[in-house]
Amino acid sequence: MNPTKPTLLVARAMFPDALARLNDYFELELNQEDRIFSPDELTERLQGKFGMICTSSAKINQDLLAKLPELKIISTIAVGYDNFDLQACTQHQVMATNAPDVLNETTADFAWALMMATARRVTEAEHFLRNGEWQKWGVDFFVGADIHGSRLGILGMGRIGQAIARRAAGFGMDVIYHNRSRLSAEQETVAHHARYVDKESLLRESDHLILALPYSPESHHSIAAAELAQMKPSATLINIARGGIVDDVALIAALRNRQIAGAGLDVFENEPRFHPDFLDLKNVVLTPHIASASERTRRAMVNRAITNVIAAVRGEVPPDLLNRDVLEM
Ligand code: 8YV
Repeated sequence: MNPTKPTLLVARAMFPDALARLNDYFELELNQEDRIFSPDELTERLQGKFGMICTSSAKINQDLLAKLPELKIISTIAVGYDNFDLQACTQHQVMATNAPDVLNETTADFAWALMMATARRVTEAEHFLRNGEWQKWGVDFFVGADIHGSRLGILGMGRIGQAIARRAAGFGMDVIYHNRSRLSAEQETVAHHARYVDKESLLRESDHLILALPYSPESHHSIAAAELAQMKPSATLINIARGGIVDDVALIAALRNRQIAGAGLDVFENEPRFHPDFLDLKNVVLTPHIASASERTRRAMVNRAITNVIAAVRGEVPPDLLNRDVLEM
């Protein structure tokens, strides 16, 4: 063991061959069994560490950071960083980094997969077949909603929202969106053929509504009972963003009462202990937070997190630094 190298905690199991790049710079502490550390265990394991590579399951807050005076960087492999208290990071002089861009296209692909599976009732039909219930074919057998020629609504028009919108041209869809800030006229018309509307119009007019906004206290329950009540009864709702953006209890009621036709959900409140009533509903497609899960993209996310910690240990500014004000401390 080279005592001069700083130590780095890799808090979850991830591609060992990719992690090899870290060996030139760090002594590594790995989590081969891929356990989720409790806050106490995480605090203990981070004692004396230069940094950590983690996922969205690590909650980084004031309490934790106050006990870790030597920590310099926390680097998540995710683009979403709602698990980081950035102010607390800056206050404790800890750099925080995420992994943007590399997952845009893969996540957009998956939003489409969920939208198509939900609108055309793919998993419901498969369960029917697997359960041995297929006795005869019928004219109204699993009829669903069309994707082509319909109106796609996107709430949250960041990089992933834009990648979702781009795909709509091939399906002749009319794209509307709502976002905190409007895209430039050129982005709207040339790149995405998307029309900016207020949130109420988005809810009322979308045939398929995809959520692609980051989670924050402001976006908590952006889609709750009042919003669901404004949607078309034939509409589908797709969430590839974060649990907590949707009020899951309200959504379950809306799906049960056929207030909307269906939902495709990759994210839930209190993951992985999602609301059990979802399992009783046929008009929902459920996946366990896998929108970015292509082999190539997951590797790219890990590599991006590695690049950030290597920059930090070399005394450079990590390319994906989130709290730039930490540099002034
Ligand atoms: C991650 C994600 O797989 O990047 C994000 O924000 O939600 C997913 O792509 C997951 O959060 C990794 O921790």
